[in-house]
Amino acid sequence: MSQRTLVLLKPDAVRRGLTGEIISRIERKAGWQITALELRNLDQETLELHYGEHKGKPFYEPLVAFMASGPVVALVVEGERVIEGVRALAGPTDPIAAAPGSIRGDFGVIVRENLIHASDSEESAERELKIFFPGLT
Ligand code: IDP
Ligand code: MG
Repeated sequence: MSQRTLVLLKPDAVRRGLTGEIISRIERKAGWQITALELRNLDQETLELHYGEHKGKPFYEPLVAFMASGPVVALVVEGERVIEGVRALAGPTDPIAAAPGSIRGDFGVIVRENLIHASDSEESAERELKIFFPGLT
């Protein structure tokens, strides 16, 4: 089943020069296509929409500040089971718990700065793609 997902390479990934490494892991998956890609700074409104489900949690304010601390790379990736697939490449939220071989497991240490966001379901993907790439059909 072909799907579309939103991926954000977070400001830590950009600052550390890891965007090429992470994008190449996505590109190596057979048949997946990057159909949009942009380096951009995220404003408060975008971040509040994107992370609305976490509003009120203790990590919310520092998360939003971190996500606004430098540019991110926003991508649209399309392909077979890409929503589940990019989440698998990323690994679980806590990079110390994430297996070596996953993006978070290979490069992350602290939970907030875990390098990558990827939509977690078809509903999230649809919602998030509208926020970041409203011109997409
Ligand atoms: P996910 O990115 O793996 O889907 P979510 O639970 O949706 O994880 O959390 C969104 C983001 O918020 C995480 O990727 C991470 O950057 C940050 N975050 C989540 N839980 C914590 C926490 O307990 N402490 C600090 N940051 C957190
Ligand atoms: Mg999430």
